[in-house]
Amino acid sequence: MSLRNTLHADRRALSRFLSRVENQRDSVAAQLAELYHAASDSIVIGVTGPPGSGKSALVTALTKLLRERDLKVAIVAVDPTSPFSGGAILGDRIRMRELAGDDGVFIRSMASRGQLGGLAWRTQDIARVLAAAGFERVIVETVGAGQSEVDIVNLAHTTLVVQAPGAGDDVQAIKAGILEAADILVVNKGDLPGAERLLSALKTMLEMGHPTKTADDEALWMPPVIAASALKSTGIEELARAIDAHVRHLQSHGLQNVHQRNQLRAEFMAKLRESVLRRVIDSTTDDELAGIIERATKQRIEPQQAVDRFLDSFEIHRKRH
Ligand SMILES: Nc1nc2c(ncn2[C@@H]2O[C@H](COP(=O)(O)OP(=O)(O)OP(=O)(O)O)[C@@H](O)[C@H]2O)c(=O)[nH]1
Ligand SMILES: [Mg+2]
Repeated sequence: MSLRNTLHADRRALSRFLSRVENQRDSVAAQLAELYHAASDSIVIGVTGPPGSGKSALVTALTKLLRERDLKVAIVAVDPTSPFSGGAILGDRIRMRELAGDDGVFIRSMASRGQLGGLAWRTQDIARVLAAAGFERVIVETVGAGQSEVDIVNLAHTTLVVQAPGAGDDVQAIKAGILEAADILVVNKGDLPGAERLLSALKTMLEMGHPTKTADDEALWMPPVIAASALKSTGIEELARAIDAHVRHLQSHGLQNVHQRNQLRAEFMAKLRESVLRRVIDSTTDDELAGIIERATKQRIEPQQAVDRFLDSFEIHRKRH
C-alpha cells in the first residue's frame, strides 16, 4: 500500500507519521517529497488572533458546519508561546472534544519547542501530510500573527483574524499588522456587550487602511468583517460563505499561483536557515564550540566578529556539474 493510502486508511499510522515529521526525523524527508504532489487540492484555513478570543470555539463551530457538507477536516492547534505541551493544548483538546468520535475530523496539537529554527516549516509539513491524508480542509490555529514563527499568512490560503470585545481598550489593543494579515476578520463573542462597537470600529479601520476596489483592479480583495458568536452558533454560515468566496477569489484571479510562490519562498528561506544552521552545528563538536567561545572571551572578541571568523572557517561548496 502506498504511504498516501496508509495515511488515508489508518489513523494511528497517520499520528505516528506526524510525530516523526514533528520531531524532524530526517528519515521522513523522502516520504514528505512523495506526499508533496498529493496535497495540492486541500484548502488550508489559518485562524489567528489574541489569546482567548474564541479561536478554538470558532474552529469547532466551523468544523461542525463543514462536516454537514461532508468535508473531511483536520485541525492543527499550534501553541507558539508555551515551551511545553502543557495546559493550553490540553485546553484546546477539551474545547474541541465535542468533535471527538467523528471519523471525518482529526485534531492535532503542536507545541513550539524553541529548537533549531522555526516552527513554521514543520507546521507546513504537517498541513501537507494532512492534506495528502485526504482532509479537504486543514484548519491551523495559532496565537498572534506576523510576530510569531508560524507565519500563518504564508501557510494558509485563507487567513481568519479573530477579535473579541472585552480585551480592554478594544481597538487600541489590536496589534499593528494583524489586520493586514486578515483575509476575513471575525468579531467573535457577538453575544457580549461591546461587540457592536468593536465591529464598527474594525470596519472603519479596514476602510481607512485598505485601498478601495477600482474597476480596473478586480483582483483586490476587501476583507469582510463577520459578526459571530461561537457560543450561540451565529455567524458561522456567513463565515463559511466568506471563506468560500475568498477561495473562489483566489481561483478566479489565478492568485493561487501567487500564493503558492510566496508560500514556497517563505518555506524555502525557513528551511534554508534551518538546514544551514543544522549543518554548521552538526559539523562542529561541542569541544570546538567551547574552544571558540573560550578564545572569544579571553581575547575579548566582539560576538558578531567571533561568529564571522567561525563562519569564515567553513567553505561553502557549490557543486557544479
Ligand atoms: N460569550 C462568549 N464566550 C465565548 C465565545 N467563544 C468562545 N468563548 C469563550 O471564550 C473562552 C476562550 O475560548 P477559546 O475558543 O478557547 O479561545 P482561543 O482564542 O482558542 O484561546 P487560546 O487558544 O487560549 O488563545 C472560552 O471560555 C470560551 O467558552 C462566544 O462566542 N461568546
Ligand atoms: Mg485555542
